[in-house]
Amino acid sequence: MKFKTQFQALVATLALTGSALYAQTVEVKDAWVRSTVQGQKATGAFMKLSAKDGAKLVGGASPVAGAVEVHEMKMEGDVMKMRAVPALDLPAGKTVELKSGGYHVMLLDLKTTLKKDSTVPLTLLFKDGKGVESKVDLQVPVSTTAPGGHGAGMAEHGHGMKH
Ligand SMILES: [Cu+2]
Repeated sequence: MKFKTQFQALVATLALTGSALYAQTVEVKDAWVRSTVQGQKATGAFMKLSAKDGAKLVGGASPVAGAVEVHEMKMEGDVMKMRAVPALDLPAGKTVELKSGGYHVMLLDLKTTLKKDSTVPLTLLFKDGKGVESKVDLQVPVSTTAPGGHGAGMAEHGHGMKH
């Protein structure tokens, strides 16, 4: 499995430098998995996908999860609901963002707690326009919030303080 090791090392390097990964025809960017607390059985993985010639995300696999599904989150009335979808369409040349409150990759039946700052191996399965399957192997960082987002808002701290 020498090739695989080298490939994963390459993915890790690319992830660190924030560069894009080109594998087959689907590019995966800014992937992250939401950390879990002990006993939590499911979590979401988020990323940006773009397929030069169009493709579909049809599923995935991870050694830390019993099942990996493509999910959609939607408001039904005033209730946020999520459900598994058989495929997520990636139109040619468009970036599709999997994010909180929208599409995501769901990791179910978690076998371990996913700690912040660790990484999770995740394989994504795609189908191109002709139905040909391809896989992308990732090492996805675990985080509490989207990396690079306007997250913490630390600068706002103290505004409410009264002396
Ligand atoms: Cu879900």
